[in-house]
Amino acid sequence: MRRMITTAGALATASLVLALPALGATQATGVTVTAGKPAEFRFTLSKRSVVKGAVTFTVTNKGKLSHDFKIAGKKTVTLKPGKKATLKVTLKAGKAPYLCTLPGHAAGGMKGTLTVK
Ligand SMILES: [Cu+2]
Repeated sequence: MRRMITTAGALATASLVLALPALGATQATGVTVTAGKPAEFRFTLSKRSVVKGAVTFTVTNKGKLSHDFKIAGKKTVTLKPGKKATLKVTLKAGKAPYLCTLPGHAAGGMKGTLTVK
C-alpha cells in the first residue's frame, strides 16, 4: 500500500511539473547541452524539440578538447574541458541548426538540428 501511495504522489508531482510550462507562456524553456559526449565531436541535448520563443541553453563541455555551441546566430564563448556557459536565444518555429564552430568540429559530427514548434 505504501508503494501505491508513493507512486501516486510521484505521478501528481510529475503532472504538476508538466503543467507548469503551459501556464506561463513567457517562461523561458531550458535545454541542457552536453558537448563532447557520447563522443568528442557530438552534442547531446536534453530536448529534441522546444516551443518557439525564449530558450536558454546551458552548455557543458564534457570532452577533452575545447568546444562552443552556436544556434540561431548566437554562440557561447569557447569552453575548455569541464567548463559551462549559458546562451539565451529566441527561436522561431521551424528547424534550428546548431553546431560547434571550432575548425573541423562540425564536419566531424558536432552539429544537429533542434525542432522548434
Ligand atoms: Cu567542438
